[in-house]
Amino acid sequence: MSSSHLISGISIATMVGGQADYGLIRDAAIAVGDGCIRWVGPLADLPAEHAKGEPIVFDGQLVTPAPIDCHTHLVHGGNRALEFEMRLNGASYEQVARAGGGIVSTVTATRAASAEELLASALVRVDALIAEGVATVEIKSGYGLDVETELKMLRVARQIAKLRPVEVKTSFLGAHAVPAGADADRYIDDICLPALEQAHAEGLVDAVDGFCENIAFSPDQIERVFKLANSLGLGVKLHAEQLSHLGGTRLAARYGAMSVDHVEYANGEDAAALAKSGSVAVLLPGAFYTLRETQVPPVAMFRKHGVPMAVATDWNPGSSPMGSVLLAMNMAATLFRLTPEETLAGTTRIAARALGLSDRGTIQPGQRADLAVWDIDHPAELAYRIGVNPLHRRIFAGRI
Ligand code: DI6
Ligand code: FE
Repeated sequence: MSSSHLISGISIATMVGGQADYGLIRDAAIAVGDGCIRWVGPLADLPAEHAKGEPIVFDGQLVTPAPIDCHTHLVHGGNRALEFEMRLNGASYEQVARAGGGIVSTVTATRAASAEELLASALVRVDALIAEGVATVEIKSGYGLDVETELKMLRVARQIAKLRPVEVKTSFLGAHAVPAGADADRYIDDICLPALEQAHAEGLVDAVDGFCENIAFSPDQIERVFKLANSLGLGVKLHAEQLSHLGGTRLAARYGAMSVDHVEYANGEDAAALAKSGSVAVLLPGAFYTLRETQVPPVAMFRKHGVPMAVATDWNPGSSPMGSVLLAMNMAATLFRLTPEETLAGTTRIAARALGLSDRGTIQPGQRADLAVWDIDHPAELAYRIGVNPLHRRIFAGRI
């Protein structure tokens, strides 16, 4: 099989920053060689030197950068469908908790699952994302809350990239929840920090995350985790301002976070801090929807300050059992009023930035040839439909 291709019969949404109207090119061509994009433009302008690849002719489809899901918890044991059902049958939060529900039940199920079982269930989820064209996915730990299980989750996440044509970026999320009956400070010092050191020593960690919330960890506790991340040379990100305003966003900005995620309760000062630190605000409409939140993230404020906005699934068994990037885009448009162009940038160029990746997320020479070919005419169609997947073909690292 040739490693160089000339793709034509397409329109392209390049999603290059600063280009108007999605960077849309009609009657376009993309030259691909050795897994990278070599040339992009109108077919009529194709230079002879790029015309030699094996021709791949489509039938008028639209090509975008392959989607990137930059915030997921897709390695986990069990599910919480029965808890969902109990709630809808009128059970109170306490009744659900007494029946062993909530995040604790996922921790119990994740500890009990073998690595093979965790891998098998995670592959089903990854396959659902790949079916929508996703080429890069971020996966967090955080349902172990003990050293052994946090490492088990991260090893499984690494395994996925060996078994499927997808790139995986891992985030250590030991500071996700306080284990039942434990003291939060002691948990951070005695379990979370040693787990991070061990996971890093095994090469399992690409970034460090935390959950800064009244029901999880305070800014001071998170800062202890960030300090260790810093000393290990790892970038940080944070679940912040999801349910209340605790100041996690400003803490994360001080540490030059790659991203700050959820941010429904962020204010103007937070937006200014994010703009200054260059951190991405990752919007997670699946959790907003599932929790029936009413506080919408301050999108207009983010725009005003020039804070880049990404969109992700937050796929987890509790607050966002959502296996669709396309649905996340639709919800970000309908619930948060992002424009369709912002939703597409948020799952391509800006999602790449949230993961610290500069080699993907746009269609231009030098980028990885991770492409999604869609049976649509205009890129606004991706965010517009609800529960419709128009993927025609996915191209991963130039493999056609
Ligand atoms: N924010 C959330 O919404 C979830 N975790 C987080 O950091 C909740 C996860 C769960 O309920 O399992
Ligand atoms: Fe999350």
